[in-house]
Amino acid sequence: MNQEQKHDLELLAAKIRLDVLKMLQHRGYGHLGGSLSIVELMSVLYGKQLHIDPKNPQMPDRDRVVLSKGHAGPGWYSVLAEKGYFDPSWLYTLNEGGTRLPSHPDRLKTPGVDMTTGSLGQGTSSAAGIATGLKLKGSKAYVYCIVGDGELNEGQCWETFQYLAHYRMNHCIVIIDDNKKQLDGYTKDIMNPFDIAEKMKAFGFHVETAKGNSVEAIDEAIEKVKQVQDQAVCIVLDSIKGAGVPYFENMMANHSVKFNTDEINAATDQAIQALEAYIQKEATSHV
Ligand SMILES: Cc1ncc(C[n+]2csc(CCOP(=O)(O)OP(=O)(O)O)c2C)c(N)n1
Ligand SMILES: [Mg+2]
Repeated sequence: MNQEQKHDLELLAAKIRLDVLKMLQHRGYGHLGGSLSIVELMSVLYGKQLHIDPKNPQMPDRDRVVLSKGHAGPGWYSVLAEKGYFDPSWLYTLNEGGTRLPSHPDRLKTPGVDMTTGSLGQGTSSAAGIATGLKLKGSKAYVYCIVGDGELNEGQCWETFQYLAHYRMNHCIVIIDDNKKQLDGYTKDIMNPFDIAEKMKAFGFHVETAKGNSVEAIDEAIEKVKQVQDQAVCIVLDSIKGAGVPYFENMMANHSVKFNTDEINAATDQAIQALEAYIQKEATSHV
């Protein structure tokens, strides 16, 4: 990746992060931690890797994204808005009655959303099914399946992984967001996943790892797994729940945040101002 691409992806990540903060603060609550940990991933996917056309969301040979950790919908909607799938004003209707942006993604409501998710584990099977259908049609499209580390509690994930490995489905790219926390605490305390990369290797996957906050590392990992022939592939993101906003990184209960204290709102306002200043400065700078 050259310096200009890196600059542009970091700028897009800042815009996604800003949108997440503003939409959730506007709503007054929401899944903050797990939305923020996938911001750089979303930037690399939608800013560089995906074969898509936001003006034609149903383009037959498009790459697909399945956000199996569907509660991170706000992180997805932000990048879809930035890419022009719908008007950014929709972001402020999140979870309202009649909204096209329900808190968990619904493929019948939101342009750019190819699979309905929210019941953890199920998105992995859906992604494998979509990948199988595409393969049968001779399509070269990729399916990116984004899974949470806590979501791995669901046995259904491991059934899917066995299937993908057995059929050597290298065009279904499994990305595990290893942000070390789930709903109510550290993943290692609730249901220890041990070494996720080693587990996936034992299941027959080729595994790459990448720092979740590095657009370069994520892009490199995707480029590497795209070179793998005849073997299922997985990227483990070494990420931080609440990433990019120190206050939320340090907040223990950062899964679903209520914006109901002066302290939380002041920290959010401060992060919003810092991101807006960064975006204003970087949008006009050339590398
Ligand atoms: C089948 C199912 N059980 C429980 C939930 C409630 N739930 C929503 S998010 C979550 C924790 C998920 O943790 P993780 O996958 O680590 O997500 P992240 O850290 O990325 O937010 C739980 C238990 C659910 N959505 N689906
Ligand atoms: Mg997690």
